[in-house]
Amino acid sequence: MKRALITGITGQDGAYLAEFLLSKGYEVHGLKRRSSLFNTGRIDHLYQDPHVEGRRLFLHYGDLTDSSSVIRILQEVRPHEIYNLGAQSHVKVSFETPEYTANGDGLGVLRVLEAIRILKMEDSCRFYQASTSELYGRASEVPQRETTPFYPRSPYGAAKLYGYWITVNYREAYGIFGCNGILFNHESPLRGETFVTRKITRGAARISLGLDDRLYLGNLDARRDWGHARDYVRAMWMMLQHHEPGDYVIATGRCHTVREFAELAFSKVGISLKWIGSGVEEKGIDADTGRVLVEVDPRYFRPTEVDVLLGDYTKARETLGWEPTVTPEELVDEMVSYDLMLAERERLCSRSGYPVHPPMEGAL
Ligand code: NDP
Ligand code: GDR
Repeated sequence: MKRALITGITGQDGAYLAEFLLSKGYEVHGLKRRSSLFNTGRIDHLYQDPHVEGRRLFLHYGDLTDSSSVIRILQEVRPHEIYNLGAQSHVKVSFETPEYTANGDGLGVLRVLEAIRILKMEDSCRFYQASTSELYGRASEVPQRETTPFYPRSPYGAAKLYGYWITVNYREAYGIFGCNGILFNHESPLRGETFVTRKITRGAARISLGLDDRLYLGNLDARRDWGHARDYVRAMWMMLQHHEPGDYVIATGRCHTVREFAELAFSKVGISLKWIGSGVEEKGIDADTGRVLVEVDPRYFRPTEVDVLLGDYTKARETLGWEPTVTPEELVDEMVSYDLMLAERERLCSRSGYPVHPPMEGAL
C-alpha cells in the first residue's frame, strides 16, 4: 500500500487531496498543527476511529516552522509521496506577517527537503511543492506559462519563490523527485472565507436571506483564472506519477474580474447587480430595487497588487493528460448552493432562539 504525507491537510486542498488519495487506496498521513480550537472541520468526514482496525487516515502534530517535528514525522511515516501544501496562504495577510510567512512558506519547504536528505529518502520518496501563480506577479506576458519570468508582488509571493527554487535545486543537486505545481487560483465550497470568491458567494447567500445588508470588497478590477480545487489536487497526484519530475502550470485558461465573479454569484441567488460610480465610490446595486449591496472598502486593497493572472496549461495537458473539468459557472453554482445551505441553517437557528455569532466585523 502506498503511503502519502500531506502537510496542510486541514486546508482546502489538503482535504480534497486526502479524499482523493484515500479513494486511490493510499494510506494517508497528515501533518497538523496544534490550535486552540478544532481545526479539522474540512476532514472530519474522513475521520476514522483510532480504535478500529484497518484505518488509513492518520494525523500527526507538527509544524513546518519546527524542523524536529518534520524530521520525526517523516521518520515515522516513511512516505512514498509528500505533498507540501502547508503555508500561510493569504496574500494580504502576508503584508502583515512577512517574517512568519517567509518562515513557513519559504524555509518550511527547505525543512521538508532537508528531512528527506537526512533520512536518506531521496530515492524512495517523491515530493510535491505547492507553488503558485503569485510567482508571476507583475507578469511580462499573458497568459503565463512555465517559461514566463517570475516577479512576485507580496511577501507571500517572495517566500513561495524561495520554495520554488529550492525544490528545483534539490532536484538538480541531489536527484530528489521534486515537482512544482504552479497552480492558479482554485476554489470550492471548502475555500477559506477570507478569499475573494468565497467571501462573495457567502455574502450573496447571506444577503439574499436577509442575514447581511452589504458586502465590502477591495479591487474589483483584479482578474483571476479560477478553477475548482478538486480538479487541481488530481493534477498534483498526476505530477508525482509521471516518469520524470517537472514543473507545471495548472489553470483553466479563462479569467474573470472580481466584478464579474460577483455578478455571477448574485445572479445565482436571483439578484441582478448593476454598477454605479467608479474607483472607491463604485457600488453594486440591486437592479430591481436600487438597494446598495456591494461597496468598495480600501482596507482590502494591497500595497502592491497582481492585476491579471491567466494560465496556459498546455504542458500539463500534453505531458500529463490533465484537463480541468469544472466551468466557472459550475464552480460558482456549487459554492453559492453550499453557502445558501449554511446561511439557511444559521437563519433557522436564530429564528429558533439559538445564539448565532457571525464573524467579527472586519475579520473577513
Ligand atoms: P489553506 O489556507 O486552505 O490551507 C493551508 C494549510 O496549511 C492549512 O492546513 C494550515 O493549517 C496549514 N499551515 C499553515 N501554516 C502551517 C505551518 N506553519 N505548519 C504546518 N501547517 C501549516 O490553503 P489552500 O488549501 O488553498 O492551499 C494549499 C497550498 O497551495 C498552500 O501552500 C497555498 O499557498 C498553495 N496555493 C493555493 C492556491 C489556491 O488558489 N488555493 C493556488 C496556488 C498555491 P490550519 O488549518 O491550522 O490553518
Ligand atoms: P489571491 O486570492 O490573492 O489571488 O491568492 P484572493 O481571493 O485573496 O484575491 C484575489 C483578488 O481579489 C482581489 N480582491 C479581494 N481579495 C480578498 N481576499 N478580499 C476582498 O475583499 C477582495 N476584493 C478584491 C484581491 O486584491 C486579488 O487581486 C490566492 C491564494 O489562495 C494564494 O495562496 C494562492 O497562491 C493564489 O490565490 C494563487
